[in-house]
Amino acid sequence: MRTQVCIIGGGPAGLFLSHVLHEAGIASIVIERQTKAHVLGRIRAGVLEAGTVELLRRYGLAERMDRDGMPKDGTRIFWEGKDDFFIDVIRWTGRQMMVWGQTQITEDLYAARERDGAAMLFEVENVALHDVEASPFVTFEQDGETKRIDCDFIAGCDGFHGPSRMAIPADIRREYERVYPFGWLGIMVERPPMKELAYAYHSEGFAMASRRNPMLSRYYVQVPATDRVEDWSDDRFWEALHRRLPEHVHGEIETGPSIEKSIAPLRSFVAEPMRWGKLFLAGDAAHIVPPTGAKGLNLAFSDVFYLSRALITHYAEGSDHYLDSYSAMALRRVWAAENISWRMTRLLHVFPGEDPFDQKIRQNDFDLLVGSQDVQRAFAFEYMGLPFED
Ligand code: RFL
Ligand code: PHB
Repeated sequence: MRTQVCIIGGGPAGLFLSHVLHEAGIASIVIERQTKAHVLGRIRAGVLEAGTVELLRRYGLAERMDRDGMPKDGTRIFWEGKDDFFIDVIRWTGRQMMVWGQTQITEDLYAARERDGAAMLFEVENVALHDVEASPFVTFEQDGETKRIDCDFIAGCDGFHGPSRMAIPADIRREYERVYPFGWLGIMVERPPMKELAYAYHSEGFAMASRRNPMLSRYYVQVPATDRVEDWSDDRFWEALHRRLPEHVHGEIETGPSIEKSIAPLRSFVAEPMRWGKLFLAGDAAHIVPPTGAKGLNLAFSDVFYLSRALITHYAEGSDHYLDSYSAMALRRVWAAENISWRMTRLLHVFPGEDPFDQKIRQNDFDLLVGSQDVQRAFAFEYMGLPFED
């Protein structure tokens, strides 16, 4: 097989890239390790930056989001022993975020790709990248046969555990990492959500309330990294959530049986550069953020914005300017997201072994936010994500 861009990974980054390239008349093949049902079964992100919302609209992927998604003006922050606080993101940035699930976006991306007759291969195994500096090709196994795709470029959109990043030689690749000693236990429940999305700091640990639609709530609590899902009955989860959220909002929490329950470990990670020869990394393949800042999916979309523009400019104008600046441009946004995600994680979670000094600094960070419009404006600017560069 031969194509212009071989895309490894059929998650949001890979699907969106193949969609945007198709609109520009550029051929791609997506290869995905899992089945489509498996990809769609993963429950993940929920909050979209205004820039991501605009991209979905620009590429004809926003019909369902605009009908069923929930525009979000800001975020409530509950703090043990303090008054509730609302960070008014729309006031400080003039831009509106959206609560809309990654699962639904991925469904819409698959629908668009199938409508346009996309080449997508599922359940591929032993994917390997070859000759990425000169004449790239990808080999893999499917249905017991070894297959090969020759291409002009490889897009590594295969998430944190995929093989693409490792195709960048070890002496070139630099990796930066923080692993946190806790994770998020998340549950999905078919009950009306709380009034607004809320983050909570409590001396027992972080908690948060989110949603997917008017009848579907998503809640999280911080748990030790060593906990397993089996350790957490629904009852234990609801009790922890109630303890960590202030009593006056308990009436807003509608409990019920969980329809999904999982633990996500928290990690900050960046691999540089994001380009090596004809290989370009996008999304979780190159970077991971803890979910606290709601940035991971948004970064996947912004990487694809930069990468698709670079590839389109290459094919349409013969200019490699954007290909050559891809890694540096994408990384500026990535590091800004790493920064706010790390600071929000530090602000809102209890770290094992922290001492009273750490706790005082945390309290002071929150007091500064509540007490200063300048700090709120800065926070809102970062939470919204940097604008895309020309
Ligand atoms: P994905 O979604 O991991 O997709 C990569 C795809 O590559 C496939 N793959 C392979 N394919 C072929 N060969 C191989 N060898 C392969 N190895 C892997 C995988 O099967 C998969 O289909 O990466 P992508 O596309 O870069 O998208 C990134 C996002 O999924 C991720 O950043 C977000 O979900 C992060 N995230 C959030 N992001 C936000 O912007 N806002 C949020 O509110 C938000 N909340 C979250 C989150 C992530 C969470 N978890 C579970 C990690 C909340 C949670 C709890
Ligand atoms: C979610 O709805 O899953 C969600 C929302 C905000 C976050 C993380 C996850 O920061």
